[in-house]
Amino acid sequence: PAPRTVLLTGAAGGLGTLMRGLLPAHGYELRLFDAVPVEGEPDAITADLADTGALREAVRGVDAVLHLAGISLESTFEKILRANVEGTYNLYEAARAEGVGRIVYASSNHAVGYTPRPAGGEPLVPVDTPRRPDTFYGLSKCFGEDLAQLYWDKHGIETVSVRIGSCFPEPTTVRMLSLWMSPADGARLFHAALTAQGVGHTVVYGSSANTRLWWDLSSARALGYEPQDDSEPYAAKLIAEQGELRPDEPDHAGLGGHWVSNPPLWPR
Ligand code: NAI
Ligand code: 15L
Repeated sequence: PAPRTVLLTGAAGGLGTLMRGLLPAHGYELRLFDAVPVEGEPDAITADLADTGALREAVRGVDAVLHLAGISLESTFEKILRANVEGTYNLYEAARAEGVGRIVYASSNHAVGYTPRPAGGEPLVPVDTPRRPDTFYGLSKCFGEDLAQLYWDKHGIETVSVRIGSCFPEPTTVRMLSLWMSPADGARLFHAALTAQGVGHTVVYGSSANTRLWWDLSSARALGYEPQDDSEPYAAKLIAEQGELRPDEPDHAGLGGHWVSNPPLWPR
C-alpha cells in the first residue's frame, strides 16, 4: 500500500514549510519534526537530530520519512558533522530499529558542485557522474547518499536521494533558471519518491522541466515524476538584470555556482 503517514524532518525550514502546505493534497498525513518549534503546529515534535530517543519515538509507526532537516548552507566542519552526518546516521538508525522501510533524502546539487555545467548542445549531467562536492556541506550530502546505499544493501531500507537544485517560490538568479524546482513540482517529485515501487537506493536530480536544465531527469521520471513547470518565463527579466552566465567566469563554470569559489560561511 502507498505510504500515508510521513515524518517530515526540517518541518520549520523553507522547504519544510512549502511541503507542509502542498503534500497533504497528495494524500499524506504529516508528523512534523524540527529542532525549532514549527509555527502554528502545536503537535510538532521539537527535538534535535542528536536526540536518538526522540527520533525513535518520532519514526515509530510512520510509513516513510521525508528527511529535510540539517544545515542547508556551508558551515564549519564540526557543525556539518553533527547535524548532517551524525544527524542523518541517527535518523537511519531510528528507522532501522522501528522498521520504517522508505526514506526520501534531501541531497543537493552541491554533492556534484564542481562538475562543469554542460554548454549548449553538450549532454546533460547524468546521476552517475563522479561526485565532486563543492563544500563540507556538499560532502555531507555525499555521505548521506552513501549511507542510504549502505542501509539498502545491508538492511533493506529503501531511499530516494533527491539532489535538489533550488526549490523556492520563484527563481531569483540566472543560475537558478537551470536548477529551479517549483514548489508544486517539488511536491510531485517527493510524492513519486515516496510511492514508487522497488526503488532500492535511487539517486535523482530535483528540478522542474526547465528549458535551460543542466542535468538528466530520467531517473526522476522513471519514478513517475512528471514535472509541470519551467523557469523560462522568468528568464528575460533575470538576464536583463544580471546578464547571461559566462563560461570563463569560475563562479559560473560549475553546477554549484558561486559555492565553488566563494561559498557562504566558508571558514577561511
Ligand atoms: P532550511 O535551513 O530552511 O531548513 C532546515 C531545517 O532543518 C531548519 O528548520 C532547521 O531548524 C532544521 N535543522 C537543522 N539542523 C537540525 C538538527 N540538528 N536537528 C533537527 N532539525 C534541524 O533549509 P531548506 O532550504 O528548507 O532545505 C531543507 C533540506 O533540503 C536541507 O537538508 C537542504 O540541505 C536540502 N536542500 C534544499 C535546497 C533548496 O533549494 N531549498 C536545495 C538542495 C538541498
Ligand atoms: C542548496 O543545497 C541549498 O540548501 C539551498 O539553500 C540553495 O542554495 C541551493 O542549494 C542552490 O544551489 O541554489
